Amino acid sequence: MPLHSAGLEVLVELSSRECPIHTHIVSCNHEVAPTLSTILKDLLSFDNGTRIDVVDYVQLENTQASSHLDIVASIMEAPGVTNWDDNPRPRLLSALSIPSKPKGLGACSLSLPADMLQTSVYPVAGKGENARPEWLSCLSPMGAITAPHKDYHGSSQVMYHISGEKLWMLWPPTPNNLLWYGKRRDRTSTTNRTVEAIREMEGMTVLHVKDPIGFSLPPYGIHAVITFSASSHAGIRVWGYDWIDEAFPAIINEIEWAGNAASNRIPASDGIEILQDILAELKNWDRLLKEKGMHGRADYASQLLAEARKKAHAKVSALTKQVSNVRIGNAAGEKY
Ligand SMILES: O=C(O)CCC(=O)C(=O)O
Ligand SMILES: [Fe+2]
Repeated sequence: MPLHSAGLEVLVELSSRECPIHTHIVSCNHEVAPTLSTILKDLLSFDNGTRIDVVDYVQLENTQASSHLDIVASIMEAPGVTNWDDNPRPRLLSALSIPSKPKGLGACSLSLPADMLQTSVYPVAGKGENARPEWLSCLSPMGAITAPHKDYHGSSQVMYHISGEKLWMLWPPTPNNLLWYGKRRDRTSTTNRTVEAIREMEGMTVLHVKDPIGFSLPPYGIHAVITFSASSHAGIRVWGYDWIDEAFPAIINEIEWAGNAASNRIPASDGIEILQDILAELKNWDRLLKEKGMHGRADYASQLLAEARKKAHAKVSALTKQVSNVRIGNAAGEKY
């Protein structure tokens, strides 16, 4: 199995070095302990028309085509597959962002620690009395290997491991690590990127999870994951004052990266799209200032937010001009 050898390479690489344990452990409370069946309930309560991000680790592509039952079947079948080159190719499907439903994970009342709640905001599902943290969960089959990546544009995340056995590898968003990531991002690679990340990035920590545990990832925290047995976990985005020193330099870094599309070998239109996503996510910091504005760092956060917004808008205008110049150039070319 190709994934087997890729996983083995990662484990051999890890075994050759010191791997400090990830220390950002977060105590999440719940009224009812979430289980694998809680997450299956969430997955199966959606009709097939609902878009849930699904990745096939054999074909290494995002696939929206599979039904929710295909995911369950793949999770059940994965341990028994002997030939991953068979025709048709077996699939190894993970569901990456399953929204919690009131009768599924919502009923567990999984919450963030009180001190974090005082200084941060997070997405909320439902209204009034039914309002609850909007956790998204993830179901992965045995053998899934998620390459190093970052999620979103500047929120930190709290993860809560629910079931199964996994190894998380985590890298802090240092300038060197962001540079490494920016160079490799969005490019398909035939090399083992997790091994490269272990060798080339700085400050890696690891977390081997088997029992339920909560932990946090900083904004732009880069992470890779190996799943040893069918697993489930939930995650939630968090915007808080404790994270602004890490979040804003990395947001500016990504704005520069997307804004300098040509030198980073991405199409200008993709650069604009990424900048628009960043601008949309910046609104969550407005929410923080509005809902928790009495904090001692509110003015500072507001200043960082204004600077990031200004820079993103300037880059969008510059890239938009580039795109329209190319269009005018092409039109002229067609004419003559
Ligand atoms: O569990 C995995 O394979 C990937 C999980 C992940 O990257 C996430 O939840 O953000
Ligand atoms: Fe992720």
